[in-house]
Amino acid sequence: MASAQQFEEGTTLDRFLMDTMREYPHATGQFVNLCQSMALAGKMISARVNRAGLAGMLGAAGGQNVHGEFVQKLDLYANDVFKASLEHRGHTCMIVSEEEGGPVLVPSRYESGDYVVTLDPLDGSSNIDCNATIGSIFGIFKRKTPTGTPATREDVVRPGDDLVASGYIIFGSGTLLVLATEAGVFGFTLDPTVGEFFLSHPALKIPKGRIYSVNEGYRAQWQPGVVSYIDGLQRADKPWKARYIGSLVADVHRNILKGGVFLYPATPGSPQGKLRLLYEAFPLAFLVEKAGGAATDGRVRILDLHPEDIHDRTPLVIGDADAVARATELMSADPSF
Ligand code: P6P
Repeated sequence: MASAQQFEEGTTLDRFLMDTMREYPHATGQFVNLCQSMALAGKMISARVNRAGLAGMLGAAGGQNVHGEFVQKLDLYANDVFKASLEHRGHTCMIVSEEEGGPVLVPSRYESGDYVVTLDPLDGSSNIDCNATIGSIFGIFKRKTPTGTPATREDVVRPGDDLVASGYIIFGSGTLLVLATEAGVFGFTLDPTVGEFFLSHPALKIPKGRIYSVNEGYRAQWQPGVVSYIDGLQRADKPWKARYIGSLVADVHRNILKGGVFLYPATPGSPQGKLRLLYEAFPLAFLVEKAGGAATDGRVRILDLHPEDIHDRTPLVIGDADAVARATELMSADPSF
């Protein structure tokens, strides 16, 4: 893939993708097309998020998703937008979404493509009403089963190391699409005045940092390793800063730019943690590793995990490699976990 320094200011996402594709003589254009679908969905969701208060889109939709979680209206909208943006352009064969009970095959009226997309259409949606930053998370697998046949579980219930790309779209003070491929991590900022994403963060690399991000309200339920890790940060000669937005994409994005660590550990009430493996932890772990960081479940590397089910949960420790290594060392020493 093209090196980031080849791209000057004003490079659009489309130009970045087309220039990069030229380095892959066997590329069919499906991947580029898929990324453009993601960008379209991002633009549509951004416009709606920014007007949610006016468009009657705040609050819950009244329903619950397959996990019994109250679904915010924008969750449903985002899920529909991603499906509509992905299913008719011949690059995707199946979608797994937090908002769908099972995998969604591309309708037979459309050409089925080579890619499987895993999605959290709008993570952090409980923050929507208080105008906090939220985001969409996606992972991209190349299908294993033959093109033209119906995709199966085999194409998506697989280790995170099988990912070929991942990313997130963060809806905050601006809208930023961050894309990770084998070549690195690149950020594109939406200019809403022209409706284009422009390269704004070439070759993102996570620095060593001193920020920890965890919900300390659960401290009484933490395993001993987490307690000793956080105590160590607070008692350090130069104590670490605590930052917790309560929106996974926002907390992880901040740590990618500034370094540090985000933790969502298991608790006795949630022995597998809260976050989803296939469409939250895998995509973010792939991206953070491509940015030079690390991600574990407190014991093993996230991308080495094998899901049993598309909605599996996992504890998550993600951030700069040194911080993740230290947290994992203490957490994995716990006999009780
Ligand atoms: P808690 C938002 O609901 C979310 O799924 C993630 O975005 C976020 O990191 C986490 O849950 C926050 O959970 O238990 O700290 O409120």
